[in-house]
Amino acid sequence: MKNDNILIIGASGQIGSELTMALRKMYSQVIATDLREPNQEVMESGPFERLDVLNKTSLHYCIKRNNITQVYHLAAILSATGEKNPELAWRVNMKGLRQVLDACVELDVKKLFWPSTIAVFGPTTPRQNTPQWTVMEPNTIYGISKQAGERWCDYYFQKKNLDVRSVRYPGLISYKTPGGGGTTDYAIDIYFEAKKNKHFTCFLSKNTRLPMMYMPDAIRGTIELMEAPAEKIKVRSSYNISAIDFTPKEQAASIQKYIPDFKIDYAPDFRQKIAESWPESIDDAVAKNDWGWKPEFDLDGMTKDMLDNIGTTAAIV
Ligand code: NAD
Ligand code: AKB
Repeated sequence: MKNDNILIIGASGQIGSELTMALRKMYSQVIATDLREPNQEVMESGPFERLDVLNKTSLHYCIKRNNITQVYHLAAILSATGEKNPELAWRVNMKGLRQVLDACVELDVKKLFWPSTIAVFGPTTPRQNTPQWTVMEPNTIYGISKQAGERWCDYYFQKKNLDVRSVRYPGLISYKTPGGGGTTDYAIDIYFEAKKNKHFTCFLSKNTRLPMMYMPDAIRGTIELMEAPAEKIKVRSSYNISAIDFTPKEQAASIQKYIPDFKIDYAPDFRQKIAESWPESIDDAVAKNDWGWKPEFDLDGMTKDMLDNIGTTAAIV
């Protein structure tokens, strides 16, 4: 077991619940925190504290009392929820990050992980094989806050020597914890509905292609980035990482290989416009070259694993 003391902020969410468990296998002290209670597995496997990242006093107290040396700051308001409440999204995503960056510098935290997203790109970005460095004009409040966040991270690395590391996750798919209010959440819900009702109504249209990733790849990649020697991490804003891209129609066809009578129909809503402003596929050559990023799951491998595992945990949609 490694000895660093790790703080996870936003540990009850889709990523946090799985990242906490993965880090608890490696580190002796992993403190899970969130506004809300985590699932049973996280609750019973180590310490949990209720923490609002917007409360500076509580944040500093938590870091000091637990002698925290690494922070994973995951708390955020995602794209679809953010469009319904832009003020909240800006406050949590921007003020939350600033408070964490400052706390890390003031309290001598050694390393910070903060995730960005493909939502930092916008309608003027090249959509196929989107490069690491390109035009970025996001038009959701989520994307705007994450793009500004990337600049803050780079600034704290350059000016304050903070070892901050980040990836731009694509849409993440998992079965343990429901999606957190994102545009890519349809790609999670589809598996639960396929298994339960053999039918799904998709809120994106059938040919909407988006970059996606299965959670085991995302968790492994995150930990590999954080464990890599500092000199290998050349990008301190955020790295493009990529695994698979598909449309709802292609995902439905993958499910039909395992559930032949599965049916899908389409009722696009406000999330369609958000999806259309994002890349269809991502070029992650820089992450591959710098720290060895490599995905493992393809679409059919993920579909099989999702369908095999749904129903074996307490996850609900
Ligand atoms: P999620 O919504 O499932 O989890 C976020 C957690 O943050 C929730 O448990 C919520 O209770 C908590 N939270 C919200 N406000 C808080 C506050 N003020 N103080 C403390 N906790 C608070 O989100 P997720 O999918 O787990 O995403 C985690 C991070 O990864 C986010 O920064 C998100 O932008 C990023 N990301 C996620 C995806 C994805 O597909 N899941 C893709 C790209 C980037
Ligand atoms: C969302 O859809 O908002 C997230 C993301 C891609 O950042 N899943």
